[in-house]
Amino acid sequence: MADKILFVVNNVDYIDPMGVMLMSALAKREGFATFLTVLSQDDLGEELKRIKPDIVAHCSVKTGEQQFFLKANDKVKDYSKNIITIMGGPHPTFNPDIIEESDLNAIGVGECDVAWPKLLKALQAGEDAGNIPNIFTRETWLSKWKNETEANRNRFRHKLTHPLDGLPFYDREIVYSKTHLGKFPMRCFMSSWGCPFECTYCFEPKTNIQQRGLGSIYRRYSPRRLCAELKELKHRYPTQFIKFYDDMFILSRSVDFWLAEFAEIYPQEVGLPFFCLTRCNVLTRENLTALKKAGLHSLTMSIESGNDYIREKIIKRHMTRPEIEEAFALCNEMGVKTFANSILAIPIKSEVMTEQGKTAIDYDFDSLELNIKSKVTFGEFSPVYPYPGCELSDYVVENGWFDYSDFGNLNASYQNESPLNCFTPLEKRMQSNMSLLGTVFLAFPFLYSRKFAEFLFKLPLAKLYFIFYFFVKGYLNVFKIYPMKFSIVSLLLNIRRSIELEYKKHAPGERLYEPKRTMSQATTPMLGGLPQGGLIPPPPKPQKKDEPFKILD
Ligand code: B12
Ligand code: SF4
Repeated sequence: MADKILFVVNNVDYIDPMGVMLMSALAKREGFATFLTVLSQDDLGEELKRIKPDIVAHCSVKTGEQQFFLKANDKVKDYSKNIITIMGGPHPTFNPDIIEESDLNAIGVGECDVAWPKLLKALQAGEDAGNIPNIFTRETWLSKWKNETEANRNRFRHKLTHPLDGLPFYDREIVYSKTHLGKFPMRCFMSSWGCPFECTYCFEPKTNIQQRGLGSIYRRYSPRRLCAELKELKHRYPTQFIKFYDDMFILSRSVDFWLAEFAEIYPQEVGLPFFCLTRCNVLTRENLTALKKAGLHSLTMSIESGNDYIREKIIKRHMTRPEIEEAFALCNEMGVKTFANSILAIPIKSEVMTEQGKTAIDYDFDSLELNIKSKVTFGEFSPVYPYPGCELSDYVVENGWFDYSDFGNLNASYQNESPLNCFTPLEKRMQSNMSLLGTVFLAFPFLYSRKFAEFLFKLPLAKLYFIFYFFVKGYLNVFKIYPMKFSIVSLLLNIRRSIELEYKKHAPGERLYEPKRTMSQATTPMLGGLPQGGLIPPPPKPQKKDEPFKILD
């Protein structure tokens, strides 16, 4: 009888890992005991011995970190072949053939909040799990789904019609009891799932294609249900600030029914300052006033590029420069602090650059200068990372600036040196330095002039710039964007943790978390290249009659 699940996540920084919190709550509702291992802090081998799980669930696996989970899976299978291992999250969703790269028993694709409890029930009853939509077992993948068209595979999913209100409250204890987040007073939640826009560097457009015909692209909790969960959370754990991590917290330029109700209920039931995300061309005086009334403290509206050609044609943000400037002006007028991301090092064809009379680095300066002009409170600047499956990746590959076979070697953090081959070493250095000093110039705009910035960006002083960046970022985060009070001890501990994390994200040559598998092990045939290490699925193991689980191959 299966009753113990060990969840595996790669790392826990300052954002609640909501996937594992939800999956654990769903599993507990089915009567399972749940445990957590964080690969970057725990010894998986010791945890396996101590917990003796029946099921290991690799959670919310993102592209760039899949190698760590595959290694962890090997370790689990070395410990015991009888443990059922399952992986879910964006990476297996967009690259389901990952099941062939290791000894995984199954993967979950897309939103699995309906499939996961069904899978657990099937495992508990010793029934066949091969017919549960959103789940590919090793057996069904190899015998059927592998050879099906992507469209047919996408049809093998649950409808997206069930209300999110029916989901259990996140099991936060599983994370808070064993990580620093228990004492960290910012708590995350997603009030909605989905986004209808088509930005070419993002996975949402691909998600929308995969989920076509299954239900609404955008679904959300009712304000009452949402506030009930946050109220309980506030009573159980020290909480000063709520971070809504929805891709799009507001979608309508007017005050729709949801926002009106939220603005009414949230201050009464929760009453904490919050942060959320939206887009410049969605923000209006009307909806910002309602958000302010509810308790909005800070807002993310990413600029991504200050160059009209890149923004419209290459990354398809579909918003104008005046819309961007007006949205930030509105926030500044109404006292809402702002955060914006900008993507540097987006390559442009040489004939277009000649026609526009620009060099590669000019486009990045356009972005920095639009941020400064818009008086963004806190801006981050990072080189574009071509993630497999996004339209922008096809563009860089088609133009020969990146090779599909290099995908497996991308750093798990995009805040690092550009991985593209179309920039000179000096341009790469300037981009990396801009990713550090851009934040500093934005905080102290009177220091900025194009000539001075260009001079600084050319110098090999990344380590020094990192120090400036780190302290400015820390100051802006703690005092402007997420204002929270810390004891001296916890402040010092958080500073130490952030230095480690930020340095790994930015320093060239550094790796977030740990070294990756070598390219010969990272086989990614779905990405267009041929399998490099020979993709041989693990040999089938005969299933013994008395073995309880049917999804073993
Ligand atoms: C919060 C968030 C983060 C947090 C992560 C917190 C955490 N540890 O989970 C932070 C800010 C750290 C982050 C970082 C990054 N993120 Co992010 N992030 C998100 C965001 C906005 C929400 C994720 C979330 O919690 N969703 C809610 C939970 C409930 O959903 P979920 O985890 O996906 O789980 C569901 C399914 O995936 C599935 N499932 C998940 N686990 C399991 C396990 C099993 C066994 C089963 C059966 C099913 C299953 O069922 C769940 C319920 O439906 C998403 C956008 C989005 N809309 O999802 C992007 C997103 C996940 N991030 C993305 C990216 C690219 C990144 C970065 C790689 C960016 C970068 N290059 O640095 C980094 C990765 C850093 C790293 N290596 O960890 C992409 C991932 C695309 C991909 N192919 O992997 C997304 C989809 C954004 C996008 N639209 O492009 N991110
Ligand atoms: S608006 Fe944000 S979440 Fe939506 S497609 Fe664009 S980048 Fe992705």
